[in-house]
Parts: sequence; C-alpha cells; structure tokens
Amino acid sequence: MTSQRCRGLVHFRTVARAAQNMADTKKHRRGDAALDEEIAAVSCSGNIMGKRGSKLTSNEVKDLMSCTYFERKELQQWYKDFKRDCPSGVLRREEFQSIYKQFFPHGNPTKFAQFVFNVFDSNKDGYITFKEFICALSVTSRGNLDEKLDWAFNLYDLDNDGYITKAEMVDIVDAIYCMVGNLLDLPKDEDTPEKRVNKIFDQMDLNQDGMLTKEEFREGSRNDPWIVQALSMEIPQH
Ligand SMILES: [Ca+2]
Ligand SMILES: [Ca+2]
Ligand SMILES: [Ca+2]
Repeated sequence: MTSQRCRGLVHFRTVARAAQNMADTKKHRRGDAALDEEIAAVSCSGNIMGKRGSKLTSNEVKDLMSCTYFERKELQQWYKDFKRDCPSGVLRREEFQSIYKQFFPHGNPTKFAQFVFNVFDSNKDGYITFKEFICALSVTSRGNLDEKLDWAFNLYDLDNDGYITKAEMVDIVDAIYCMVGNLLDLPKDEDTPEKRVNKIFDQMDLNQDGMLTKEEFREGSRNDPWIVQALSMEIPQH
C-alpha cells in the first residue's frame, strides 16, 4: 500500500463512517479508532517510497487541468505516485479490490469495491486509467455538491438507465453492510439492507413509483446527512 492509494482511499473510510451514521447508531469507538490506525499505518508505509517517477507532458497537464480541480503540481505528483503504484499505467479490478481488503480486513468489501470500480472506470473497459482515476478523485474530493451527488447517483444506478430502483439500492447497501457490518450496531428496523432501503425510499421516492430519479435523489440527499457525509470526501494536500 502506498501513499497515493492511501490518499485516494481516504474517502472509503468516510463511506464506512457514513454507513454507521446511516444506521443512526452511535459511533462505535473501537471500530472507528481501528480504521484510523489502519489509515495511519498505511500513510507511514507510503512515505518511505522513492521519489522518482514519470511526468505528464504539458499538453496532458493542460487537458487534466481543464477537467479537474487539481493544479499542475498536484497533477504531476498524483501521476508520479500512480505510475509508481501501477507501472502498467492502469489500475485493475483485482488491485482495486485488494486495496479495499486492506481497509476492511474484517468485512467483505469485494462487492462494494466492484461497484466503485465501475464508476471510476468511466469508459467501462475494465481498467482505471490515470485520467479516470484523477477525474473521479477530483469530483469526490473537490467537486461541488451537485457534482458529488451526480457521482453518487452513478454509483447507485447500476444499469445506468437514469433511475435508481429499490433493487439497485439494496445491492449497494448490502455491499456496504458486508464491508463494514462488523462495525455496525444496527437497530432492529434497519438490520437488513431491505429495511434500510425501504426507509430511504419512504423519504426520497416522492411519487412512490419505486424508483428514484436524479431529482428525487438530489433533493432527498440534501436532507439526508448520511448521503451527504458519504460524499464530503477530503484528501490531504501535497
Ligand atoms: Ca477505463
Ligand atoms: Ca437503474
Ligand atoms: Ca420516484
């Protein structure tokens, strides 16, 4: 595990925390501290990595500056780290999943990692290129609320048809429960993904047709601290 991945993955911890809040549970102190420790350990191991790496051309930098919130220097640093971690130039599905496994050693994050991978992999070719990586990172870490909500909508809308069905949301919530379930102390009326999703839909599905449009999702998310918290992802600066 290296520093670049670690920084990029800080928001995964946020997701875990959000899942805790989603269940309206009190913070599980020990679980929370354990996650902090894991991340700290990972950060440290990343710092001892070498400093040499590849550089983006000035045209590539220009291109990336126009579609992200990162500055020239940050982009070069991220690229250097990315190339060091992924000498092949792309991040593969299995690598992505194994990163998650290091963050959630006691849960099963495979399914959730798969869903996030699919959103990062915007052209759906099975690989995350640097551009896909940095664009996703830009939105999830520095995008405005609407951009973050759009990104989250894409995460939930598994078949990309413009609607989030109950089944799709159950799939995601189930994946979150599998990933961090051992950190959750769930109340009885939310102890299955189905129950939790029914609650969310009671709030968000205004016309009660069993599907969330982007508008319903946006509106509902503004009122739901869990969704917003899951999206307020911060990464440390270089
Ligand atoms: Ca791709
Ligand atoms: Ca859908
Ligand atoms: Ca609806």
